[in-house]
Amino acid sequence: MHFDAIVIGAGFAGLYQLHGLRDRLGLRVRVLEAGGDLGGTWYWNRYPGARCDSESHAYRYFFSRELNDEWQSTERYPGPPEIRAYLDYVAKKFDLRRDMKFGVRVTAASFDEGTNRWRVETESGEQCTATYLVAAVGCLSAANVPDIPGLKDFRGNWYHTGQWPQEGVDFTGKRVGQIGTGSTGIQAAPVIAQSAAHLTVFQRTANYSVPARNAPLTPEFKRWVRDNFDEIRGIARSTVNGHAFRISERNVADVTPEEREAVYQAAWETGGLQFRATFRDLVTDRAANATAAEFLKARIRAAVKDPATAESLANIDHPYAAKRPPIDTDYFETFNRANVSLVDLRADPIERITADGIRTEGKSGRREHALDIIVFATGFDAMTGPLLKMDIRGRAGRSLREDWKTGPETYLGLQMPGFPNLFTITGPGSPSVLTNMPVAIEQHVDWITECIGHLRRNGIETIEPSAQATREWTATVQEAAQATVLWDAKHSWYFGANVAGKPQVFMPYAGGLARYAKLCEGVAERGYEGFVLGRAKAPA
Ligand code: NA7
Repeated sequence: MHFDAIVIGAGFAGLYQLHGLRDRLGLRVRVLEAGGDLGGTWYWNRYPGARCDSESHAYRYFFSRELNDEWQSTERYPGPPEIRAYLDYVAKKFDLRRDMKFGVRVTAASFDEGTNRWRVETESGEQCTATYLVAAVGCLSAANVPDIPGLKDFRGNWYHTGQWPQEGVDFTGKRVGQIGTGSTGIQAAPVIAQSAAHLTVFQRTANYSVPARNAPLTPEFKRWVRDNFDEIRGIARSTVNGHAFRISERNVADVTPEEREAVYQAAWETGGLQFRATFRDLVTDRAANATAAEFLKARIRAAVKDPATAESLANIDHPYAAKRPPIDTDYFETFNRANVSLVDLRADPIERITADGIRTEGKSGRREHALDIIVFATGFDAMTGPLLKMDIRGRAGRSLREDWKTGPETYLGLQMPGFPNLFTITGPGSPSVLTNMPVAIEQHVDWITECIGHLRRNGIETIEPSAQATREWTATVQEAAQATVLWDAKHSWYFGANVAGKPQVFMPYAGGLARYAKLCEGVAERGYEGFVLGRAKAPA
């Protein structure tokens, strides 16, 4: 079957892209989704404590005022069921489901230069073709289960948080080991600890966290969200990170140490990612950052009663927000429970997984941690993983896996040379994971929709970036990261460091969403500068 466009993925990106291409441009579109329903990230991430760390009044689409007026979130941070319900509402409102197919995993896509069409293959052997192929596959959808020796010997059950069983997991009376203390592990541990007989948290890198301070939304706040659509949208679209809060104009050095502490304390009380917005230079100036880092480490020491555990938790080796900064509900306090213990893997690394649990060997000697369940909160093969899981072939059989062997190279995170009419939504090289995702997604989808509209209005058959524009943008992405403290955390997944064998290249664009959006706009206004536009061949 042939479509004008195939969109891979039915999360925030896929839904809105379908709406854009079908309802604005009138194209025949098919969305293919591996999951059993829509939701993307939120279809798979159902682990205990899962919650979005963007606030619900900004973690939504802004393309429709009516949609904003109709939808009311219930809590400050939406959980997966509420986000899925929201996306379901969107799908119904815009009649999207009729063009979506679930349970279909795309395994390969190749570009046919004779017809200028993409041939898409699925796991079940189905094939279809499309003029435009849009990868709306998400940035954090390829689960990373580390290759720890012995996992196959483990007699208990194990789960990755990003592939959580739909029916849930009962921890009652179980001895649980959780590997990983990123955003996910920090959300999961307090909830697992409530029902498990014992929870052992295996920490490789200690992490900062700010209280989320989740709460039900008041009727007044819900009204405010409905009545201030323009302002909320305006802020989200004009900041570096797509959140609906402004970043302070002040640098740390502009205030006295007492004022600074008061600012941090107030942000701590407010809770959430707004802490990062307390001073303009927190992510660009190491000395400024160190003041926030010290404040947060002191909060850990104050929260955790056992001094050795507190020290391991506060022994953080990177600047604040250089790795993705988690927000939590009672994470550090959880270590005061009698049924929770911490293993510091820097001191006592995992030697292997055994039939009965996890064996560590280090400063504390050899220790067997008996477990019934292992939870891998070990993150994702981020950004490139979901794309490279598919065998994508461009002109002359050119392989994306080969092209990205030394790291992803894109133009604006939107396209790759040699892969005409293939678009990536929030791909590597775009602000993506450094932002509140729906805002970045909308910007990309709008740009792609406009671009395809332009191609069709002007009889242009193909678009792909030039090699030079791609090289230059790839260098720009590295330079943007170098200007921030994010460059210091070489062991972060922003660099791909969490996946064995992955090239160590900074993947998202750290120059800010607002600046990036302007760049994309300018490129389009100048006739798609940096792209090669292929006109239809005249008939022979
Ligand atoms: P993250 O942020 O990648 O966190 C994964 C955690 O798992 C992190 O603490 C890792 O330690 C740890 N990890 C990974 N592999 C291992 C091995 N082999 N041994 C021990 N520990 C390991 O993933 P999340 O799911 O928490 O969050 C992903 C994003 O989702 C998040 O940033 C938000 O955007 C939402 P490390 O730090 O690598 O030493």
